[in-house]
Amino acid sequence: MLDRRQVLAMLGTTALATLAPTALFAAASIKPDEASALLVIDVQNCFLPGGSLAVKEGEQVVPVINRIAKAFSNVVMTQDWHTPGHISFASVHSGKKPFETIDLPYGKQVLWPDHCVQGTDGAALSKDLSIPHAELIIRKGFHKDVDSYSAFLEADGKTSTGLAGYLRGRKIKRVFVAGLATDFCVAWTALDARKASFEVYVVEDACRGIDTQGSLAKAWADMAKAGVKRIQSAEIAVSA
Ligand code: VGL
Ligand code: ZN
Repeated sequence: MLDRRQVLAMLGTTALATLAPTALFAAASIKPDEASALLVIDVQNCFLPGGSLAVKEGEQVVPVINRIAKAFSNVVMTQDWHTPGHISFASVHSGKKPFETIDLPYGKQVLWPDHCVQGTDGAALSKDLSIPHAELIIRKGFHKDVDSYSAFLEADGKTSTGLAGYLRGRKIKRVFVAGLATDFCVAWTALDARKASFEVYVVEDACRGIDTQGSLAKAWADMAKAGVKRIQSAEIAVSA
């Protein structure tokens, strides 16, 4: 006869055996392969504390990105790279303030404080990024009259940055997007990556948003509708 203690012990073992595999392995179940690339979007001084367009908690993405980058053999970084007097700057539109919008030939444009001017310290990548194996830095937004949130296509919707061609040339099929800001450059990059037929993951805790006029909720809704997968950094397998 089994006594009560033995029965409980057996149940405990069974319960553990049932739960353990999920608990141990489901957490880090995504393994980036040779056909995967991490896109690190705009982790630049202007978007970090003290910067001219600082994103709340923006600095918190850096250690997360440094950690997951180790799981990728392909890492591409981007830099927002504007001319002085860029059309996206509120300062060049008289009577306009940052975060207001205007209509431009290519559509609605949010106006920003001056930021990420070519060659300035604000446009430099964070010195705390530690991804020596990053293989490409793509600069965007360098045409004075056109903005470019997306790392793939400028805001006119037709001028290519060349990134899709690069990734296809390297036989990349899957992109993981991280960085700043979730609701602008990260989201537009993820959406254009879907349009270019890549499988797309956005690593939520490796991003932070600006969130102006409902932009963050809209970005997540648009991304979900486009088939972008929303994941957490803990789901990516990173070996020690
Ligand atoms: C960005 C606003 C203006 C971004 C760039 O990196 O998300 N946002 N320029
Ligand atoms: Zn910009």
